[in-house]
Order: sequence, then structure tokens, then C-alpha cells
Amino acid sequence: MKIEILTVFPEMFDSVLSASILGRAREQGLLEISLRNIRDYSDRKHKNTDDYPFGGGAGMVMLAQPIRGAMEAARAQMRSPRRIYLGPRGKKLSTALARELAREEELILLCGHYEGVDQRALDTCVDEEISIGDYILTGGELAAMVLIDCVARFVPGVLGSAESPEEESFSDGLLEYPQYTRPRDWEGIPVPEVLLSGDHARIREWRRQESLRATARWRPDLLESAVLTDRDRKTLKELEKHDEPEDERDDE
Ligand code: 4G1
Repeated sequence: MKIEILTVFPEMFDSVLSASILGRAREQGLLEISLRNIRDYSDRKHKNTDDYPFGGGAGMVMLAQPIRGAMEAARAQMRSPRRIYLGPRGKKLSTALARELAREEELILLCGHYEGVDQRALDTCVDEEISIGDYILTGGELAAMVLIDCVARFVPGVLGSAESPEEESFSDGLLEYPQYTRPRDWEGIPVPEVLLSGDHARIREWRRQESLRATARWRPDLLESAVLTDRDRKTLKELEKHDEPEDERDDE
């Protein structure tokens, strides 16, 4: 998959895109990510990329002209890219949307900064807007990195075959079960006995129950769209009887 990132702060991406799984995927050629500095496309004398808002008000607005220039240069390197602006008005990023984007050959990601982007650039240079959530950011760069991280996991080969994205408990819409590693006893706290039993059927059952327990406790909203078996529903009923209700827990 090819990704072009249009930004006025390309250096923000360097460590994130070079480390760990994304770095490995780029070395393997599974992800071809390039950064394009919008400033390089400014026609203005001092290579400005922003100006005061018409109508007044605080802050600066990104100029349409360098965005058009950068977008056309990126597009010249591609066949039929999906052009995305990361912004707070967009459709919310989800696992489902990430999976869909991972099927694209080519993406162009436009990152806004300052108070935003001249609306005419958005109207003429992008296909859609995507948001990573409801909070205020100083720029779209972190959102673009979140999107790339999330999408890359669904690009075939990016995760090793042992770590397929469907293997994770979150893929059926539940939270993950608790994980433990060595030592078996750490500061007097033992690892749950079942995990040392070697009984893989019991381990699988215990993990499923713990996923259900964690989800019911911390993110009950996720249960509405989770993929549940009849057995899961029975387990949840049992947990309701035995687990403390949320408002009686001493950690709140
Ligand atoms: C109004 C949030 C403004 C923000 C309402 C999620 C946020 C990009 C995102 C803002 C941005 C809300 C995102 C706000 C984002 C221009 C530059 C827009 C930064 C900018 C809830 C500032 N997902 N925010 N405005 O944060 O780009 O992708």
C-alpha cells in the first residue's frame, strides 16, 4: 500500500514510522510511505502556508494554494488515490473503517494545522474527512499516525502470521483477557493457576470468561455490538450474579 502524507511538520512522523511494526513493514516494502512538505509548494515569497482568517478571529488558516500544489504532486505519483483530510468533522475511525482502508492501493492523507484549512481546498482537493475522536488537537499529524497504525495492521503481511488481526479478542468486539508472563510469582502475586495447567480447553474457557468480565465491567457499551454465542450470554448472566456491580467497587 502506498501512502502520501501532506503536512507542514514532516519531521513529526520520523520516529513513529521508523520504529517497531511500521518500520519493519516499510523495510519489507509492504508500506510505501512518503512525506511531502506543503511548504515546498507555496508560491509566496517567504513560503508561507497560512494567513489571517477573512472575517476576523483568532489564529491562522492554511492557504488553499500550497495544499492544491502538494495534492497534485502527490497525485502525479499515484493512479487513483483515496484523498483523506484528518479533521474533527469526519466519520469516526473504527476497526471496520481501518479494515476497509487497508484494501486501498493508495491513500493521500492531508494534515491540517492552526485553526484549520481554507474550505475551498477541502472542497476541491479531498474525497472525505476522517476523525480519530472528539477532542481538540493542535494538528492532524497525530491523527494521521493513528490512522496509519490502525490501517497497517490489516495490510496482509504487516503482522506476522502468528499475530493475525483476527486472532485478537478485540476483533469480536470484546476487551482482551488479562495476560501474564514470567515469573510465576511476582512480589507475592501468583499467576492464575489455570494458565499453568497445560489444559488448553480450560485456558480458552477462562480467557473467554475474563474477556466477557472485563468488557461488562469497563466497556459495557461494547457488548451491544459484540459477537456473542449462547454460551457467552450464559456466562454474562452468571457474572452478573457474582461480580460486584460497578457502583460498589472500591476503586471509584
Ligand atoms: C472543533 C480531533 C475543533 C481534532 C471541534 C480529531 C476539535 C483530525 C482531528 C477541533 C482533529 C473538535 C481529529 C480541533 C484536528 C485543524 C488543525 C483541525 C487541528 C484541528 C472536537 C483543530 N481527527 N483538529 N481543531 O481539534 O485536526 O483527525
